[in-house]
Formats: sequence, C-alpha cells, structure tokens
Amino acid sequence: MTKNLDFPKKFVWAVATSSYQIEGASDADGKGLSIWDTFTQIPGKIKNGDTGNIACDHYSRWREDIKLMKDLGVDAYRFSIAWSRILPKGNCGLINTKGLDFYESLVDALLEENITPFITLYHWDLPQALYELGGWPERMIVDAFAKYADIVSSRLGDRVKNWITHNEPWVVSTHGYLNGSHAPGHSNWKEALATAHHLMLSHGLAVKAIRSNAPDAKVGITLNLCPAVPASNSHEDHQATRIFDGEFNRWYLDPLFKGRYPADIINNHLKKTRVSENDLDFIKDGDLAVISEPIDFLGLNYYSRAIIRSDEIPDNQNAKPVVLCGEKTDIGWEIHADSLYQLLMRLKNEYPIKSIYITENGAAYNIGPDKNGNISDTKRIHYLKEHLSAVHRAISDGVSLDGYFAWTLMDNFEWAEGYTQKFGLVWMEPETLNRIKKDSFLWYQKTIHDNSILL
Ligand code: IFM
Repeated sequence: MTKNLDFPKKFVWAVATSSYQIEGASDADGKGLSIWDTFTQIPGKIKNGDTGNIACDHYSRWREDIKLMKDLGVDAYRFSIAWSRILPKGNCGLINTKGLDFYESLVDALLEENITPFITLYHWDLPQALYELGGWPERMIVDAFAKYADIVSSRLGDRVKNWITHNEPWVVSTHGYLNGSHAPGHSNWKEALATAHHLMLSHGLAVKAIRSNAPDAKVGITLNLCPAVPASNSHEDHQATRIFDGEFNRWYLDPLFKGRYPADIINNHLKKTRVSENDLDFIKDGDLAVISEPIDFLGLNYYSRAIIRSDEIPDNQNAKPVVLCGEKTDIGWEIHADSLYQLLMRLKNEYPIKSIYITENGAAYNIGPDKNGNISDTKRIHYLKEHLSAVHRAISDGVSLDGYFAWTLMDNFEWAEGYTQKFGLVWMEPETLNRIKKDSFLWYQKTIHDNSILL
C-alpha cells in the first residue's frame, strides 16, 4: 500500500554545494591559493591525483547551474564562499573586488529566480597565506575570520538573509589536524583541539559581525553529527561510545548551546590520554561566552551512524557484538535513517535549539549513464526517501526542522576521494563537464513540487 508524507507548507527544499568542490578557476580573477590548492599538489594525497583546479567549472557555468536548480524547483541554495577569492592573502592586503563581484552576481541571479541563498563562509578552503601564519591552531585566525565575515556580510548582507559561519568543524579539526587526510595534512592532538576551539570562537565573533551588517539575518553553524551505538553490551563498548560521542558531537554542541566543554571528556579522557593540562591553554577566560552567542538555527549534516567497539581490551575478551553494520553506500558508509530520527529527537530534548536545517544529507552511488544516456540511481532515491521519512517523523514529533538541503546538486570533487565518489543529483560528464540529470533529480523535483514523498 502506498502512502504520502506531506511536509509543512513553509518547508524549505534545497540543495547544497561548496566552493572548492565545484568552482574550479583556481587562479582566476585574482584569487589567492587556498590550502586545498596546495594539498592537492602533494603526490599520493588525493585519489588518482585529482584536484579542484577545474572541478565542475561552476565559476564559468554558474548560470547554467542556476537554471538546473530552477528546473529542480528548489526554494534555497546553500553554497560557500572561497575566502581566498575575497582576500587572496588572507587578512593582510587588498580585498579582491572581482571575488566579491562573482558572489554578488550569483546571489542576484538566485534572487531573481526566487531561490534563497544560504551562504557558508568557511567550507575548508583556508587561504594559504593564513596557513603560513600558523592557520587554525593559532589564535590570530579568529580575528582574521571575523574580519572576512565582516567584509562579505557588509557587501551581501542587504540581500543574503541566511548565513552559516562554518561547515563541519569536526572534519576540519580531525581530518585536517589529527589524521592528516585533509588539508593541511597535520597529525597533532594539541593542534587539532586548538583548531576546533578557534573555529568555534571565530564562529561566535562572525555571528556578531554578520548581525551588525545584516540585523535581520538568520545566522547559524553547520555541524556534522554522528550518533553512536555500542557494538555490544560490554562496559568497555559503552565507555568507548560515550567518549566517541563526547569528542564527535558534544565537543561542539555543548559549547554552542550550554557554554561549556563536556567535563567528562576534558577531565577523564583528554587530560588522561591525549594532552597535558598546559596543552589546553588556548581556552581563555570569556571564550565560551563568545562561542555560545545565541544563534538562529543549527545546520545539521547527517550521513551515517557509528557502531563503536572498544580497543581498550583485546577483541576476544570483549562481549560478542550484537549491533551489526547494515547495507552501505558506495563510499562505505552505513545507511541508517532511523539514527537521523533519533539524533533529531536528542537535539530537541537536550539542547535549546530554535530551528534546525538539514544542511546536508545524501549518498555516494557511482552509477553512470546507461547506453541510452539514462542514469538510474534508484539506490540514491531509496536513501533520500528513507531519510526524508525520518525527517518527516521528527517534525511530527515536535522537532523544529525548517528545511532540507540535499547533498549535492552535481557530482564534484569529493576531497581525498577525488572524483571517484559521486553524491550528485546531476551527473558531470568527465571530459565535457556537461550536466546530465539523474533519475534522483527527477524524483527530488517531483517531491519538491508535491511537497510530499510517496512511500
Ligand atoms: O562532500 C562532503 C562535504 O564537503 C561536507 N560534508 C560531507 C560531504 C560528503 O563527504
């Protein structure tokens, strides 16, 4: 039996992208280098030696991309600004007006089509010049980011009413400064923790800067949150799950919404196992008050859950796992829509959050065109359907969830995976960069049109 799930009238249907993943034009019109421009040049860092030098060439083809979005029927579009297009040398040196002009044209054209722009200020492409001054582990970066936020919002704040300071600070800290799989490729606990702190502190200052230029704007931050479950009922697996949750989720949620770091993680874990007392001296008096500046919405990126197995004891001494990993997408992430529902309910019950947007959700399926040129990505449709059902259920159970941004409009540069992992609703023809709509595009188009999913 089929059934319709209708969404609230004002529900925002949208798609998201990010600058380095789609723009290309890595040195056009006065743009400075970013850490991703340099990291992708290091042999062995990115699959197939791929780079974002050309990416989807959105910098030239943005009009075509807006047409695609118009055709899709979205209410909103989330994109990020490349900091080094605006300030090629970070915060010292001239503002590159051509960079600002580019984003202004994009914003004006979106508004003309009735597509609401959501700007993300930082989606990982730090100006190389700021990295050379010490980057995120150094406190100077906090003022540099606030200044950049001020420059962009003073130019666009009269038209852009939705702002996201950072995208996924956990990824910047963990992949950039702890396991080194992302730019700038460091592996150092103290740097990773300082990076996370400075990202959050700079977020608080940027909120104020944006509001002073656009008092009627809604400002938020996007976190990637990952619900965790113990693999077994053992004490060790439960402990490991609490720590995982503390480092991954509470480390960002608690400062933002409770004005403090999670004490169990600071005292019983980090100081005992990772760093010394002095290593946390980057946290200064008053910082948490800045970080917890009230925000208008939380952006939530959700892809999967984590099943946690302790490594404190040998596996054969631990209890038998009872939670097993289910089906995965092509990138190897488990599909678990119910965890999205549980996460949304947890956010509602544990944190004073005014409004939530799902700012990213989607799946990597790498299927390409068949001999007739059709792209039957039915597995992505299934993934989106299941996750939107979870969203619908959460809304029915009282979560203030105002919109959903599918990740992503078109196949693009997937960081260390290069172009091997395809999350797009639109296929990017490798040689020509022609855009071809996948079946999931047509499905999302109908969903948006009906404001409803058919199960
Ligand atoms: O492509 C990324 C995006 O840049 C940030 N969130 C996760 C996506 C899929 O890995």
